[in-house]
This record gives sequence, C-alpha cells and structure tokens, in this order.
Amino acid sequence: MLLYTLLTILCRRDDGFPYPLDNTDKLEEASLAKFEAYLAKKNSTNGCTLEKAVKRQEWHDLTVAQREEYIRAVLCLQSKPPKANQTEYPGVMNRYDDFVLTHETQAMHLHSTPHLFPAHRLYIWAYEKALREECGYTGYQPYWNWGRTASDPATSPLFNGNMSSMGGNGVKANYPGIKTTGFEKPYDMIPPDVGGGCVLDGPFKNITVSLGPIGGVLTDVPKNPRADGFGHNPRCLRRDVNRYASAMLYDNYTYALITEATDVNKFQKNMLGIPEKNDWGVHMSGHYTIGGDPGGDFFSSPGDPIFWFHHGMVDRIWWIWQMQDPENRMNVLPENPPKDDFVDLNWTAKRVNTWDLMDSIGGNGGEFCYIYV
Ligand SMILES: *[C@@H]1O[C@H](CO)[C@@H](O)[C@H](O)[C@H]1NC(C)=O
Ligand SMILES: *[C@@H]1O[C@H](CO)[C@@H](O)[C@H](O)[C@H]1NC(C)=O
Ligand SMILES: *[C@@H]1O[C@H](CO)[C@@H](O)[C@H](O)[C@H]1NC(C)=O
Ligand SMILES: *[C@@H]1O[C@H](CO)[C@@H](O)[C@H](O)[C@H]1NC(C)=O
Ligand SMILES: *[C@@H]1O[C@H](CO)[C@@H](O)[C@H](O)[C@H]1NC(C)=O
Ligand SMILES: *[C@@H]1O[C@H](CO)[C@@H](O)[C@H](O)[C@H]1NC(C)=O
Ligand SMILES: [Cu+2]
Repeated sequence: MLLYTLLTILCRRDDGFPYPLDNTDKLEEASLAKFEAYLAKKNSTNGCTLEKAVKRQEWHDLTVAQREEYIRAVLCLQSKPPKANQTEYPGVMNRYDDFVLTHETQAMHLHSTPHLFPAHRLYIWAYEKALREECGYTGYQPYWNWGRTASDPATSPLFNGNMSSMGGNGVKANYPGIKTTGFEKPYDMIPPDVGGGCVLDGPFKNITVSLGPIGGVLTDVPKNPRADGFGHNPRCLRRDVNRYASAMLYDNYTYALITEATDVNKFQKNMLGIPEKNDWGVHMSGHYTIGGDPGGDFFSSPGDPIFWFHHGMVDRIWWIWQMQDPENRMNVLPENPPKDDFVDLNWTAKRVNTWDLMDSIGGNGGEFCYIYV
C-alpha cells in the first residue's frame, strides 16, 4: 500500500507544474486504502486490481510531449471516416462526429436520472479506446481538475492557446452569454467574458464543427439546415472561457459536494446545481466555463474536444464519492433502475448492462480498469 501511494503521488507530479494537492486530491489518496480493502473482499473484479489499473492524469501533470501526443490523436480521430450512416446523418463528417452524434441522438438516454454517471463513464471510456485503438494514442484520457484553473482558466496551460493546449479562448464576439434556469438574479445569467467567437489559436483552430446546434442558437452561430440538428453545418469552434462561471469551480465546491452528499440522489442533485445556495453545481459550471458553440449546446457539447476533460472530472469525483463508503456506494444509482437496464451508445460502444458500469475497477466485463491520479 505504501508503495502504491508513493506511485500515485509520483504520477501526479510531473513536469514541475506548481499545483499543490488540493483537498479533493488528498481525499482521493486517503480513500485508496479503504477502497483496496473493499476490492480484496469482492468476489470478482474481473482480474483488474488497483496496481494493474491504468491512471488517468490531470492535464497539467502530463508532459508537453504527452499533451501533444493526445492532441494528435484527437485530430486523427477527426480525420477518420465515420461509422454512422451519412445519408441519414449528413452532419457526421468523421469518426469524432460519431461521438457527437451519439450524444445528440441519445441525449435523453445519456442524461436520464439513473444513467447520467454510468452512461458518461462508458462514453468517456469508449472515446479513450477509440483514441488508442484507432489513432495509436499510447496514453489515457486526461481530466481537468477545475479548481486548478478556477481563478483564470484562459491563462492556464489547458486553455492558453499554444500548440500544446486544448486551444485558446474565442475572439471577442457578439456573444450573449448563457441563460441558466432555476436561479435568481444575478445567477440567472452567465454574462459573457471576453470571448464567444471563433477559437483562432492552438491545435483546434482549423477544425470544422458540423453537427448541431440543437438547443438555442446563439448570436452569430449558423442554424443547422435540418430541424433535428443532424445536418451539415460547417462552422468554427467558438468559446467563451468564462471567469464568472469558473468562480464556482474552486476546489472547495468539489470537496463540499463529495463530503456533504451522503446519498446518491443528493450527490447527483447537488452536482447538477443547488438553487438555494445560488450554486450552479460543478457540472454546469464547467460547461458554462467553456460556453460558446458547440460547448454551450447541451446536445452537441462533445463537439468541443475539452468536453472529455470536463466529464472525466465528473467521473473522477463520482469515483471519489463511491470510495468514501464502497460497501454502500459502489452499487447505487438514483431511481434504482431495474436489473436488466442497459446503456446503448450506438456507434461508439457496445450495449452494456447499466449495473456493470458502476466500478472503474473491473466493470464493463473487466474492460474498465482505471483510476484517476
Ligand atoms: C461471493 O460469492 C459467494 C459464493 O458464491 C456468495 O455466497 C457471497 O455472497 C458472494 N459475496 C459477495 C460480496 O458478492
Ligand atoms: C444509409 O441510410 C440510407 C437511408 O436510410 C439507406 O438507404 C442505406 O441503405 C443506408 N446505408 C447503409 C450502409 O446502411
Ligand atoms: C505551452 O504552454 C505550456 C504551459 O505554459 C508550456 O509548457 C509549453 O512549453 C508551451 N508550448 C509552446 C509550444 O509554446
Ligand atoms: C490550419 O490550416 C492551414 C492551412 O491548411 C495549415 O497551414 C495550418 O498548419 C493548420 N493549423 C493547424 C493548427 O492545424
Ligand atoms: C470557495 O473558495 C473561493 C476562492 O477561495 C471563495 O471565493 C468562495 O467564497 C468559496 N466558496 C465557498 C462556498 O466556500
Ligand atoms: C441506438 O440504440 C437504441 C437503444 O438500444 C436503439 O433503440 C436505436 O435503434 C439505436 N440506433 C441506431 C441508429 O442504431
Ligand atoms: Cu455534461
């Protein structure tokens, strides 16, 4: 165990970046022993163990070379032919778009109350697998520890716009900001920060967003030629890296979410927003921090490659929450779906029983074998 903890710490620190461990990081590390004991008692983890599990790292803990390798794989996926039928879905231009399409066509399935966590767990894993198997990526899906960048995300190595970032902010544009629902003034609105227009620097400056938007069309964003949003709508990637939204992404919010919600219903509900506290919840705050198009569109948001980092963090904190009391939390979902319930991601993953998506150690028939460090 000591050796294991040491490895975890070494893995987290790389490249000399000055991010001390935050309270959530410390809680994660402190939980591993309890989790290991729980796994040891389990009848089967399908051969996966903590030692064998691959480690998903925070973006800032990757070396510049690792970041560049990741970026190359994303661009590669965007250059491969799609699996979806382009006659039926003319907006699907490449393999990456298969993932965006899945999030659009399966939006209700992916976001229904019991499925939010397990379906996104499968979705991220399938994306990571495609980057590795279809594009030769040798690492794993990085995540975005929101608290590290909360004070000014646009200047962080994640969004600073250089060629080893995930692209910069959008240029200043006629961007209205984002309306929130269920919140009182001034929390009913994410006012625009300094972006909102096309992302003109970094590795994704040339990408063409095609599917969507499906939700409200923002000022300046062309409308999709099809009412269902599946038409070909070529446009730039737009962002408004937003400090007003990121102010609710400091680690104290994440830590409070994990430690204060003692049942899964409350955990999910608080993650999605606490109107009584004027708190949008870390999940929405992360989406609002990205904004723009397609990041600001509920249906099409995976069209911005930063999506996977954000939902990686959501998956990570679900896992940390589960580890606080594994006996009681590894196998609970809001609304307790039936035993034969399933998640089907069509073009991006095989259909899986929902209850087999609960454990990142041995779930999905043993294909899940990862932790976050
Ligand atoms: C492990 O398997 C045994 C024998 O099949 C069973 O009695 C027991 O309840 C199982 N334990 C758990 C934790 O699933
Ligand atoms: C694609 O969809 C069209 C229209 O529904 C259909 O005619 C065609 O057979 C499909 N192609 C494939 C390869 O399934
Ligand atoms: C991009 O920014 C990161 C973090 O500040 C830095 O380590 C890296 O060297 C920069 N890369 C380039 C190509 O400027
Ligand atoms: C964008 O496209 C231009 C023209 O094809 C190319 O020269 C440039 O390298 C591309 N930039 C990136 C970041 O892909
Ligand atoms: C969280 O921390 C931030 C930054 O230090 C602070 O501004 C904010 O008031 C804190 N929020 C809560 C709910 O503790
Ligand atoms: C996607 O999966 C759902 C649920 O299994 C299924 O009903 C639907 O037909 C599938 N769609 C496609 C295009 O394969
Ligand atoms: Cu989301």
